[in-house]
Amino acid sequence: MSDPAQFDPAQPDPAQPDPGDLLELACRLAVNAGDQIQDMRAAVMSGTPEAETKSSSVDLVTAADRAAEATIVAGLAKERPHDGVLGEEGASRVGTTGTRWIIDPIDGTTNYVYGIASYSVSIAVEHEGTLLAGAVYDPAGEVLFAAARGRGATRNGHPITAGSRAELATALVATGFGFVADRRRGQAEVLLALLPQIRDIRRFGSAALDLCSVACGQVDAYYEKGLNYWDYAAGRVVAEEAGVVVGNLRGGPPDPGFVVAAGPLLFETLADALRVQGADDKP
Ligand code: LIP
Repeated sequence: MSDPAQFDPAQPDPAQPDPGDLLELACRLAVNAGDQIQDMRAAVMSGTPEAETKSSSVDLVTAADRAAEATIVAGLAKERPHDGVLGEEGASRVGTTGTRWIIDPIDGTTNYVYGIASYSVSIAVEHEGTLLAGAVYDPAGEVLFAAARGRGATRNGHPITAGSRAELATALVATGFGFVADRRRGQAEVLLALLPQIRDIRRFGSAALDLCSVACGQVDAYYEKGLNYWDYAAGRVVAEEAGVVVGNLRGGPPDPGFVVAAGPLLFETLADALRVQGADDKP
């Protein structure tokens, strides 16, 4: 499942920065970028920001995505100039400290373009490949999810914990869909088989917020195939620190192939139901 065991809060690596200090910076940068994208959204008088496309005609990117990533990168250059950076919109810097920041400046860009209040700024930070902290900020709802390894997870400063549901039949499950038709067809086939087995499905449109929703019990589980690392990195830390099991369908940590997140009593039941459908073998 997840690999938080790599990080031992009782015996941190002396060369490793303090997860709490990293989290403080991640939160500050996420809220600042969130305010920036909200201002840019409000300035779009026509109600729909201009958007370009990336991997397909429905994979959108806006000037706000790019501006927010640039703002976050500038903040990191000022405060942590020797760290590495990986951003969805192209930011890429090899650092010298072993610490790397993973940025999704707007997770849920489609919702942002359409004015649907379900998008977030997601900033995670890892040291030597182990995630240490994550901040996910929902600027429309002014909700900040935050977590540092070994120190729990919070929603607007209040501790959060995963739900304790065990039965799939009463589980509210979130998911998401890719941008390419063949993948969406396979994802729909899995959903067709799963939906009669669960309470209901929710599709919020931001993987980072989906993972945080599991962390605070707003849904019982989440799964998605084909995410990018920047989509789930910060939400994974929040979820795991809230007691959520986060993994793939092959007994390992989450990866772009597949992300599953659920409370400890539900995880394997959901994973089995997805494996039966060959959910991570489809296009
Ligand atoms: C989005 C993810 C979401 C997925 C969308 C898209 P983006 O990220 O957060 O879970 O279903 O297809 O990938 O592209 O808005 O940063």
